[in-house]
Amino acid sequence: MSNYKFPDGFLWGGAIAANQAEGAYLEGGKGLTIVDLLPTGEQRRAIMEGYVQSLIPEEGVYYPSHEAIDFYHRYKEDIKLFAEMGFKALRVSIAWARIFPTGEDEEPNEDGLLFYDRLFNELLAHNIEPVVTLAHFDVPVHLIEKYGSWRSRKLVGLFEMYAKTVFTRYKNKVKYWMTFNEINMLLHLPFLGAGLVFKEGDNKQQIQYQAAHHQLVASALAVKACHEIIPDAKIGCMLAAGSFYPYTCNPKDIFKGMEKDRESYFFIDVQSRGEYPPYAMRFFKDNQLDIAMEPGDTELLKAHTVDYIGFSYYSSRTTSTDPEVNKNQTTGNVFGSIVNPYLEKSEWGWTIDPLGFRITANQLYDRYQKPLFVVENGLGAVDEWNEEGQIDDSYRIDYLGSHLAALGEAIKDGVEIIGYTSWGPIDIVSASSGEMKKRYGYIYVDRDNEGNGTLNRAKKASFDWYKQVIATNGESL
Ligand code: BGP
Repeated sequence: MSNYKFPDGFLWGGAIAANQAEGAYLEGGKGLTIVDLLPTGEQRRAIMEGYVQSLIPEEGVYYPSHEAIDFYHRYKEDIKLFAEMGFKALRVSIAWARIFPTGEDEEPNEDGLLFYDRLFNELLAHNIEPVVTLAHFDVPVHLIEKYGSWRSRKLVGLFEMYAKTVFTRYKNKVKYWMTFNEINMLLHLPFLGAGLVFKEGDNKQQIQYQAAHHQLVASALAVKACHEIIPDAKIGCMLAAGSFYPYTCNPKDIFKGMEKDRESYFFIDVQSRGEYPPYAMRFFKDNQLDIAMEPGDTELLKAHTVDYIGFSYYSSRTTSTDPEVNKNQTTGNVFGSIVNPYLEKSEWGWTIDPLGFRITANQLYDRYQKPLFVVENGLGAVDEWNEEGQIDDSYRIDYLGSHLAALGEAIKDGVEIIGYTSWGPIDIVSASSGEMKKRYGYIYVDRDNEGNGTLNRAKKASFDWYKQVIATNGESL
């Protein structure tokens, strides 16, 4: 028995995203979104970075999001299993293009709205709190074609319309909301994060920070609307977190670590403190970026800040100013990190660092002094059936157990944390690789990288482990 005291009412659960779980990509009137254009394999990375050849899925190419794990049809069965584990919360996202198939339809799509009615009803019937992300990597493709996605100010109003529609519809069902998933992803995988497509001669940075401004304004408008329409709701931001460590105590390395952290903090500084930080203004000036803002934007950002800081944490990152050291990059980190000699890596090259979780949580709390919500954490691994017909995923239990212990320590440090939803409680499509074999779940899904398999669900060893963690409110850790 541990001596970790997680707060009463702590929101234990899991997190998935519409585009990685639902499938049924054109069913119920849904329009195409970003991920519906992402195949597996080599091409995927270039597309996610904004080098997109076609906005129409190609014949004969396998796109994992099209069927995903068919959560759209199987959510009842899955929620029953989550309830059996004792989940208090499930983080899901609404697919924007289920509600507004083109993003600018006159009326919302009733079929899409009904799907989420049914989903939220099912969760509530099992006493599971829905935690809902408005945008998780799924801009409607039509808005990319017509406006160039978040390059255009036009998307601010369209996103506001979408947000208001879902707040109004689900105001009695959903009390926890989030605006943009991993908003800082826009800088690293601009197509995945914000639907940005680059042409030759584009000033990428200018486009990215202009799109960021549009998302930040849209986020503030969503916060405003949420507070007006659902006064007892909480709405947060969502950061892909994980602190940068300087490789040495050379002040140059320390400074670089600070700058790398600020690349991400920039977004949350605006969403939580309500204004552009001075270091960003200097950065814009030094790089000759000219960010168009409209009258009233500054006041809007200041007035409508988030209630909590949602974040994902998978690993820490390491940085150096030494070109030799910099050659030793990790393979799997989209944020760019060099290998940290003190830490192990996952099969996908992601650094494993539980103490880094405690460090990151403390830094975020020091900086923002708002409740934190861990909305993603987990280990992507290959799972194999053993001779007894079980999946003994002790490596996953080790990862999650050590990270939850670190979280327990952060709570002892005085950090206020309202919940923990581990990523992919059921195996889903991997965002970065599109693979199915990169699994995070307590529940196995019979499906391979090529789309074969029965889609049947089965419990792994971690299922009972997590059930016990929740039942004891963390004391079993
Ligand atoms: C985050 C995303 C998720 C998720 C997770 C794990 O960046 O918000 O959508 O997929 O990372 O990443 P992956 O699926 O690439 O292993």
